[in-house]
Amino acid sequence: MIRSAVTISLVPEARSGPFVFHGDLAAGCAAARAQGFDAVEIFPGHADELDGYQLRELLRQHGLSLAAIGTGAGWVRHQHRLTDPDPHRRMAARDFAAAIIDFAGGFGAPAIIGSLQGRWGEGSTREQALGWLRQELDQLAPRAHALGVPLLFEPLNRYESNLFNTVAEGLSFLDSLQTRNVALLCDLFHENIEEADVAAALQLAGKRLGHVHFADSNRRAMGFGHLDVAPIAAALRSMGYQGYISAECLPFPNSEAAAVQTIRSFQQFFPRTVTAEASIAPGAGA
Ligand code: LER
Ligand code: MN
Repeated sequence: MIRSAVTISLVPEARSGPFVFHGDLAAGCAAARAQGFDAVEIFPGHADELDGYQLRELLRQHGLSLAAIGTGAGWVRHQHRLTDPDPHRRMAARDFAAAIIDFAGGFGAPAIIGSLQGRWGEGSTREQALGWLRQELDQLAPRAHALGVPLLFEPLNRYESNLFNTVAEGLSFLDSLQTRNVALLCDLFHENIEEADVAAALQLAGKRLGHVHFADSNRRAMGFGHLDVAPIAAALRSMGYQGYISAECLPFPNSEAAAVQTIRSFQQFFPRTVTAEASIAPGAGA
């Protein structure tokens, strides 16, 4: 079953970033449940800033799952990147990601490597940067595997990274890793910029697609821009995608309206047939 998720950022420096809810985990979880999302995706400042007991209680109370945790604050807050030419700084980036992998893994959820990948050209060649990224992912992904979860890798658009920008390039990079435990995260905002055909790109990812970031062409909630969602949704359904569709979009005109619009689009494009399981009250038996 395709499941819905919504982002909650806990990072003040990312206040203008593409996250639906900002600043308050408890309020974000309550709002996520009120709008009917299945899960939340969290963007924390650091793994140490997350309270596992509090999160478990919030998820239980609201009948939510944890879809994923982002590592982008490593870049936003500390300028950590897995492609830093300085080995000590690469290690700091890896430690930052490792702590999030461990925390998320305890909830059966994957960590996301997006902005933490960095770029080449600031003291490195492209080959060097890709070599370092390969080394780091080959260390991080087995750690996730030990916890029974994949590691998610997200190609970014050309304004955010010059390592690679398309699904095809992302897949051939994943093929060059020793680990097979890295799945691709396709962010529809980045793909709308980079792909000739977003639906075809998703189909190319096929079984290696692990997570989707759901945003319209202008990075507002799906339906507030001009992305043609129907062929994208048809592609995801026809390839048997079973992961999350997670709203990583701007809180425009405000968080609640973005959440409402997202869930409306989600229900329109990924309608669910009512089953006995779905009709059980939220949280029952959890
Ligand atoms: C950044 O643009 C993004 O899409 C995030 O998911 C990566 O950390
Ligand atoms: Mn994204």
